[in-house]
Amino acid sequence: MGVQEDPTDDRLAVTPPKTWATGVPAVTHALRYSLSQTSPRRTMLTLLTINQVEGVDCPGCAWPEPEPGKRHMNEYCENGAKHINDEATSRRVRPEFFRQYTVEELGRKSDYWLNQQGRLTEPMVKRPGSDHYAPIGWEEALSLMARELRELDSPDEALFYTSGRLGNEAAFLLQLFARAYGTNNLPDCSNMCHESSGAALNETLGIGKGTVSLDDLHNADLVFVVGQNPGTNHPRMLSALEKTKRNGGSVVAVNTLPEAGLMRFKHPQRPRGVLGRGTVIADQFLHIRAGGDLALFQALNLLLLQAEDENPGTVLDHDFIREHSTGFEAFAEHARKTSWDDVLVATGLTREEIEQVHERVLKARSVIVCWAMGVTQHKHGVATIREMVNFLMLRGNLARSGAGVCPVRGHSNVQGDRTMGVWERMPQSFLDALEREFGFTSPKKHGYDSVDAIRAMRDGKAKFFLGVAGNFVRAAPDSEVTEQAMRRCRLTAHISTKLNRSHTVCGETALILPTLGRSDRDVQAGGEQFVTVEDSMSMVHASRGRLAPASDGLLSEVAIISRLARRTLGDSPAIPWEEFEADYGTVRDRISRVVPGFEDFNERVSRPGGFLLPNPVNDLTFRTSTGKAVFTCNDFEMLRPPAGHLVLQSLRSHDQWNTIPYAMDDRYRGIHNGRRVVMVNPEDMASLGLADLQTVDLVSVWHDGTERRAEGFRVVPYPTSRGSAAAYYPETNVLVPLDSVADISNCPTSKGIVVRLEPAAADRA
Ligand SMILES: Nc1nc2c(c(=O)[nH]1)N[C@H]1C(S)=C(S)[C@@H](COP(=O)(O)OP(=O)(O)OC[C@H]3O[C@@H](n4cnc5c(=O)[nH]c(N)nc54)[C@H](O)[C@@H]3O)O[C@H]1N2
Ligand SMILES: Nc1nc2c(c(=O)[nH]1)N[C@H]1C(S)=C(S)[C@@H](COP(=O)(O)OP(=O)(O)OC[C@H]3O[C@@H](n4cnc5c(=O)[nH]c(N)nc54)[C@H](O)[C@@H]3O)O[C@H]1N2
Ligand code: SF4
Ligand SMILES: [Mo]
Repeated sequence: MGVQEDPTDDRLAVTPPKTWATGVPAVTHALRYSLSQTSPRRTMLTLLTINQVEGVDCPGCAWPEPEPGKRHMNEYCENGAKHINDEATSRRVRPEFFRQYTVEELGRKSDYWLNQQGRLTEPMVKRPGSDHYAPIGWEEALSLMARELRELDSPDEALFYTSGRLGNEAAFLLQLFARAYGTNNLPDCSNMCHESSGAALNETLGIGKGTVSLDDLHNADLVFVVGQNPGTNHPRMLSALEKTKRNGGSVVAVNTLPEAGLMRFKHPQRPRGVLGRGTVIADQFLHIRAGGDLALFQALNLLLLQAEDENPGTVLDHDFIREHSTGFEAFAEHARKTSWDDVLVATGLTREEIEQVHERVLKARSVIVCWAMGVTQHKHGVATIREMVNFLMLRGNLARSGAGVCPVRGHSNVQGDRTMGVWERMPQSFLDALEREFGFTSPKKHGYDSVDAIRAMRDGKAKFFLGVAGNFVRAAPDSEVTEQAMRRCRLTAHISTKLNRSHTVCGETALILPTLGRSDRDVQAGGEQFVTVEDSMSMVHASRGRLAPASDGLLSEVAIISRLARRTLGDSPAIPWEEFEADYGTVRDRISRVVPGFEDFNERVSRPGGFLLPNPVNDLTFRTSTGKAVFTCNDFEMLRPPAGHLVLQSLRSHDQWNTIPYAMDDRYRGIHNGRRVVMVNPEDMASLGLADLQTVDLVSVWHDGTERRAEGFRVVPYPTSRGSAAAYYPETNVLVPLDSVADISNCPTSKGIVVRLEPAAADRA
């Protein structure tokens, strides 16, 4: 792709991975990054209000806050501090900047460099034939987009991508606009993230969300953390797990890597945490092979059925199974066929290890399973989650204290955006409510998800792309195909806070629409506004920015969407866009009438800490076709790379937010000054004839015989499980074939890329 690498890459240094997370170094690192971005005053202002009752919701992950009154003065983690100060940066990208660089030149800059230029300040346009972005007024920019939208042959030629940074109000308006315009094409980052969780949970439990609260986690007897790296990606989850441990619970971690945060945690806000040895997090660590989790849970389920055979009536929760579930008999028959030979090959674990976990399960009165991308981004991710649900249901680990499912969400409001209707396949009941409230006929045909959106652009079926709050080009798989697809559009536009690579991959006409961030004060005609978000445990609460906006030229996301909608659809009393823009409370009034669980939204969200959305599963209500929870039969599957190949996972370093690296380091994993590295088990290195720090190309192979190449990665010996390797996202997205997706959910298989490591050309010579 010819992206320029960061100069630090050739100073790569590797030290042993850390065996514990957070503590004093973390705080120092956060402050260092924050102060490199902005003034001490702005840093303190953001840090004092982050995650506080009257403050701003951390724009990082979706981990929930404790109840008001139980919050620490510093209710944030190292990475939260970095995320918010990356946004609060004092650096600015002004029109001069775009005069200085052509779009092509910007396209060769790294993700890191682009982000470091600072906050966007004014709307910019790249017109057909030009190779520069130039300033454009808001009116003209939005009219230009509206004209393009009106001229499309069909509304389905337009795509509206969002990422979970967007607040509820803007998300609701975006989906309203898309549907009033005539399309369900609402691809989002969730399609590449927890889509497998939604698919599995909707099918088995009737709702695609987690069922547990923070208190459940604190009080669980046993918590599984599967395919998740909380030390980096959900750091405050470690405080919760520390509580679980102090309350006598235990933790089983399942991962292809011995992640620092899973091993030991030192609480940064407690003297004991700073000085002591910290808390051991995982009582048992399962160093599983890539994609082995389905087999693991199948084995655990077999052991539970056999234990029940040996001591009838003592192991399974027969009441739950009889009263509240369907499909048990078929499931049990299928599960009894599980082969230990298969399980041991797929997991790389010993039978003793799995039996030890089984013993823990038998002793635990309440069990929670948490998971993230190490599960969802695999070909059989949906089957794995269904099997985890089987596992919990066998012992009735649902709808009681300390038990349940816990998909740990990524973006701070990714769950809320879905609740607001940002989904290409919202249920009919939602569309009906929307139609009733606003008096238009919503399209019924499902829209494109993220992968199908790329196919549609590639095939000339979609011509207009609006991206809100994300970096689609870098987040999506098969980077070269995605870039070519975007370039075929008539118009690409992005509502963004900061510069990223998506702005450099342009349709015939391209627009950058700069917007307020979470931390910015938002004043509209109706006075100062706040927005609302929903966390991973379904708490809905307000978020208020306090900083002076990055520039006078910014509009809020709500304002941009409302104005675009008005220009495209015209004024209509049924959808008062102007009123929505002036006062977000009026949007919340509409939400309260359309979205179940949001009755009296404005009143309830004004309470400190907000309110909890009901999860019917916790009342033993299952909105499945039978009204019961569903046991499923999942065929055994494992990843089978050909000889000489490894399964590569593309993951996050400690110093990045999704597609944006903040630094070239990955502190806990001991990797410094370089991101083009591939972590390989030393025994695999020996059998593949690879030397420490040797430079290789990563070549992914796909069924249709095509190959994809990412050049110049240094081999780092690392305790990955045998047969699996790891490298960073988004540098490796070029390797994920567009068609390599999870069954049912269509989620790209970012954790299951079959690769061979080829000595780089210079080394071969
Ligand atoms: N600092 C920071 N925080 C973030 C983000 C960020 O980029 N930076 N991103 C946010 C977002 S959007 C998301 S979705 C979450 C992601 O949170 P995570 O899911 O924790 O993110 P990844 O880095 O993708 O890590 C996946 C984990 O799964 C493990 N894994 C990989 N394959 C397998 C497997 O086959 N089996 C098992 N058992 N484990 C496996 C990896 O070793 C790794 O520990 O984080 C959110 N929080
Ligand atoms: N290979 C591989 N690919 C993956 C993954 C993986 O693990 N491996 N993970 C997937 C996952 S889990 C996810 S969630 C996606 C993430 O994909 P995205 O959510 O699309 O990507 P981000 O990097 O979070 O987007 C960063 C950009 O968001 C904009 N932004 C930040 N804050 C705001 C705001 O408040 N408002 C607006 N309007 N814009 C803002 C900034 O301009 C910034 O450049 O990537 C997916 N892709
Ligand atoms: S755990 Fe997540 S939400 Fe909480 S402060 Fe850290 S990044 Fe922000
Ligand atoms: Mo995500």
